[in-house]
Amino acid sequence: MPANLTPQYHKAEEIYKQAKTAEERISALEEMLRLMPKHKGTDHLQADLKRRIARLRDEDSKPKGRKTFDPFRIEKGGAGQVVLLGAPNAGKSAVVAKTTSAPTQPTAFPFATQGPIPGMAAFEDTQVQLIDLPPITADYFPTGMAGLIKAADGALLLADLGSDSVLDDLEAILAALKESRIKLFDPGVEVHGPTGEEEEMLVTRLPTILLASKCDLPGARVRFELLKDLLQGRFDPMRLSAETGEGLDALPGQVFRLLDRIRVYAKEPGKQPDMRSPFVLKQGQTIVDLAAKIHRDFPDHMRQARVWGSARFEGQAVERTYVLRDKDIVELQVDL
Ligand SMILES: Nc1nc2c(ncn2[C@@H]2O[C@H](COP(=O)(O)OP(=O)(O)OP(=O)(O)O)[C@@H](O)[C@H]2O)c(=O)[nH]1
Ligand SMILES: [Mg+2]
Repeated sequence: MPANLTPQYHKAEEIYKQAKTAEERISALEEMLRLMPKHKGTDHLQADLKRRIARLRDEDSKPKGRKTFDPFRIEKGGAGQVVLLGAPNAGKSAVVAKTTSAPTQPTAFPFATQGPIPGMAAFEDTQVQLIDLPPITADYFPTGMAGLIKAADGALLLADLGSDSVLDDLEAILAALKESRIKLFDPGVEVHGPTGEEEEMLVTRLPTILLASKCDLPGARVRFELLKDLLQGRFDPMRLSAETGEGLDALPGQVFRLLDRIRVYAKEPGKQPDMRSPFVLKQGQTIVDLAAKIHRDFPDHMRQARVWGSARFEGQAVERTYVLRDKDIVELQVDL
């Protein structure tokens, strides 16, 4: 049976197609529904219109800006971004509070930290970014957190030496991360690269230091030995106490080494190098990478580069593919 739609109906449909907002669309659809001849042949069309109106109303009532604001997106800073992972009360906030000036603090009750809180920890003349995070358990893994963890450059995994369930808690965290295709590994222990399965599943691998926290507490020594034994071949735990300060001073340096970065100081010909603000590069990067970091036009206009530090002799002229080392000083001669 033909629908026999009227010219008025087609006019309303035209308005609907040009509507810009959800509100305009809804009112145009309502008009179309009103103008539609009501008979058996239009049953389908009527139902379809009602569905579209309902769906638009539903979308329109949701809070605005949901899609664009992601509380778990933190701009990277310093030599690299490292996330703090651990069970509730493991001492994540205590570590971040003691090593950075981030507005976070240890709290006696669990699940205290509700969102990511970044801070910068100083290491010699550079900084590493630590991000305090909510805890992870078998039942608790806030949505959005996996994205932040995947985007990070490394992780500090805390194991609470004051807790009897420390091993179960760790396994629960590793399992929850695995669900999100995240694999933590200790680069000092695990020498092989990603497995075939990990590559196939597009698993994100994060270099990680396992921090055995609260090593000042009673029973901590026994639990530490247990942990060390049971994690052998996977992680080599490092003792830490935010209370006594044990292990805290060394932490930023360990994080820097975990990130596999180097610091390079640039100098202009005839001038002293700027030793206050190193450029941070990845291990294995070259003169060209440094040039690009200083200015995007530099790589194409470089005439000569000289290196102090890792070169065979001081001030040696090197190729643009020369691989730099930590603390090298580089002079770039550029014709712009
Ligand atoms: N004895 C001792 N207590 C600590 C240490 N670090 C943290 N604590 C205490 O443990 C409790 C939890 O510390 P937080 O740093 O808030 O733990 P968290 O991992 O951030 O906890 P959530 O935010 O709930 O995930 C607090 O009462 C801290 O004072 C430590 O090294 N030694
Ligand atoms: Mg916390």
